Amino acid sequence: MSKRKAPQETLNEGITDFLIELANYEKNVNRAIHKYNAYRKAASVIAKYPEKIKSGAEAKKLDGVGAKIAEKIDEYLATGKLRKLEKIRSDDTSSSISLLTRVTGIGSPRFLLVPLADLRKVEHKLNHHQKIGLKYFEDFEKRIPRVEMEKMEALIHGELKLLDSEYIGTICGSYRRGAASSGDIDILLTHPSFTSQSEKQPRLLHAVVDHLESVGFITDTLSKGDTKFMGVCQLDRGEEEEEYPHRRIDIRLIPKDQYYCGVLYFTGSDIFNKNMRTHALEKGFTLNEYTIRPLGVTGVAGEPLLVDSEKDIFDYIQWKYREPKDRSE
Ligand code: DCT
Ligand code: MG
Repeated sequence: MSKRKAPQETLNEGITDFLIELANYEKNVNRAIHKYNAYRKAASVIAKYPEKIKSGAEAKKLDGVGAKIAEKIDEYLATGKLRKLEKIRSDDTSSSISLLTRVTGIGSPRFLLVPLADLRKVEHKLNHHQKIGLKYFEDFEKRIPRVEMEKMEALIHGELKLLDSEYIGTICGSYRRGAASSGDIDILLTHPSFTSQSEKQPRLLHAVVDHLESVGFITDTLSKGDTKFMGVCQLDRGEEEEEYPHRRIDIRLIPKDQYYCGVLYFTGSDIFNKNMRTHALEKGFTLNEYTIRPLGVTGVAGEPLLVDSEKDIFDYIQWKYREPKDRSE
């Protein structure tokens, strides 16, 4: 194999930077995913190019760089900037939206960098996730007190039992670790009839979601796939004086044989998970949210090990079992 000169990262950094900024703008503000992909592709091919680009024409010879991007490269090389980007950066609407999308992920904005009122003005430009995030913005900011988590847990377990007594559901996250309050509800769901060897069974998830909707607990859907539901729920206030806030809820359907690796992972904390994975590696295992697998001498992972409880996972890596409440790190 011949040695090729490795492209220097900084060679065309000015160009790749502006292409990525344009890509993010197209994705977050205009939701133009094709344009996003086109800019990303051009940025990637230019990043690998081993010479300093001197003109748009030179760049245009690369696969993925078209006439319009070549023109922008010429403008950038001649003036050191791009009018299109300057305009985008000075436009309040687009910067609010890109800030919102950057900081919220999906509708649970923890760190809002622009005033809410500004975002409400551009609501029509937001996607469904963002609209829900905005609608319940104040609610999603509030932590969920443990007593409320307990009520939701009782309700969920009760409804699961009504649907099919074989369902197994666990509320993971900080609640399972015993936290006094939680940021959201993370439910892991499984059923003995669903394993990683069996067919997909989206009905197992959808039946639960539909049912929790029909009893008025789930109020909104952010996304609903075959194995993962993301949405919003609210407890009925019953005799209480005030309404409960709306809460973020995720429900994941997991094959039974992967359930305890999932429960372990989604119980966290994230720091504990990192430490446990490191320890697993030291003992020659690779651990993730689905499986634990032994690592061969060459570092290749073998077949998933049988797991029927969280304790099994601790045992494999010769670690003393830790109760969820002792898993903050
Ligand atoms: N997790 C992880 N690594 C991450 C994010 C999450 O291992 N980067 C795992 C551990 C916790 C679990 O997923 C649920 O995530 P969160 O709901 O974000 O955390 P939490 O501990 O439940 O905290 P909160 O009370 O804020 O919901
Ligand atoms: Mg959580």
